[in-house]
Amino acid sequence: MTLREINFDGLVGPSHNYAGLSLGNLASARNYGSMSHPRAAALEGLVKMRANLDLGLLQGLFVPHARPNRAWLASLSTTADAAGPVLVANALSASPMWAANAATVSPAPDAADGRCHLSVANLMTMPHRSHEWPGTLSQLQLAFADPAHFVVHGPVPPPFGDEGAANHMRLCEGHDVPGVEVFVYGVAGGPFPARQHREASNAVARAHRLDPARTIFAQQSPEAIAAGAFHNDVVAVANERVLFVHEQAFADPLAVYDALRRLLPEVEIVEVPASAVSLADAISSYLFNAQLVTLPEGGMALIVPAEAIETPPVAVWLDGLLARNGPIRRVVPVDVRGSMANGGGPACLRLRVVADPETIDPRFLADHAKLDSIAVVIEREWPETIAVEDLERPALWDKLETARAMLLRSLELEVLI
Ligand code: SUG
Repeated sequence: MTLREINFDGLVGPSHNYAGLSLGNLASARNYGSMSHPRAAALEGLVKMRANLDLGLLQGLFVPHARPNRAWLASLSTTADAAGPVLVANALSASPMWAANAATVSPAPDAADGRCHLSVANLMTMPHRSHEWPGTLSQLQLAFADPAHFVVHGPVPPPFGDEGAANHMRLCEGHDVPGVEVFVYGVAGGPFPARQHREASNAVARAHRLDPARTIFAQQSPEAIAAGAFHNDVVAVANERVLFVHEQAFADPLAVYDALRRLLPEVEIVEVPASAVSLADAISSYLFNAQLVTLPEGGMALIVPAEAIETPPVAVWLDGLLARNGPIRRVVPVDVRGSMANGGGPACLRLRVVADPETIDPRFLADHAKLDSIAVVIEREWPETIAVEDLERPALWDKLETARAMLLRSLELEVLI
């Protein structure tokens, strides 16, 4: 059995819009009321997946959820016609595209039972994200249905907020050997919510049967949350033995680095000092919301949003990084501007799973031919634009439901309709 890393990207749903729903996410607030371009944003996502396939990486996908979420509105004893603009906007968000928040994943080598564990995130802090988990859970249960290899867990119960892999990192010598898992939580008290609660991280680590001696719980720095890093993956990313991190990511960075060096002596910590890239530039450019991947030919690539190389201090720092000839050998910019305008960079759009691809439902795995057929549906069915005022129009709801049904049919995933 060959364990490989597979990046599952959330397809950008037809309801993608800018309703400014995420307090503490500066891009979402800044773009509130802008016209969105769901079709173009979804096609950008496909181009990113194709670029990853071309790098020789394995690619998976998750499909958009039913929008408006009529079941959620019914649970609030209302309907899309009667709910009013605020609830309707919350019921229409395309936020499941940010698959890094779908679940926390612990690969089989880390778990006492030798199976890969996935815990769906409850996303309870933000109303528009709090109703994602049932739709995500159905997909995880289908994609990772083989009980010999996977355990899919339900959400941690409220009031403990869990935002999934965006607050979790794994460091290891190689994907197929036991690693060190790092859970990053926030503490309430700042201007913005701390979405990941320590109690939730503890519960996930227990459910995944991790070795407590190889598990680190690290507090995110309150300055990072206050500056707009609503998830840890906005200020840090890890891959195999490399941690790429901003100096101000953790409340006590030296304690985190010491623990990592003790548990994984070969760890390489690439820390970006605030004097080179300020927290503000790191967050507006999304430098750290990069996919740090191991290339089949060896060495690592950092897949960054185009905004990173357009931010002068970040571009200078990245040039220096490549010149140093360290573990990161390539910087690959991708254009995901539609998602970025809602605070979702390349790393937000993907969930990493380490597994044997043969053990996964092939309907959730992507190749160029499948992306071609998805592109046809998107070109034909996804709205070209959505204004915030459109969100209350029944004609839009019908169009969104048809578009999703067409996609699910083309992927033979009607069971999710
Ligand atoms: O939860 N944006 C998402 C972005 C998630 C990014 N994910 C990671 N960092 N892993 C969020 O804030 C914007 C929705 C709106 O305003 O309509 C939104 O939900």
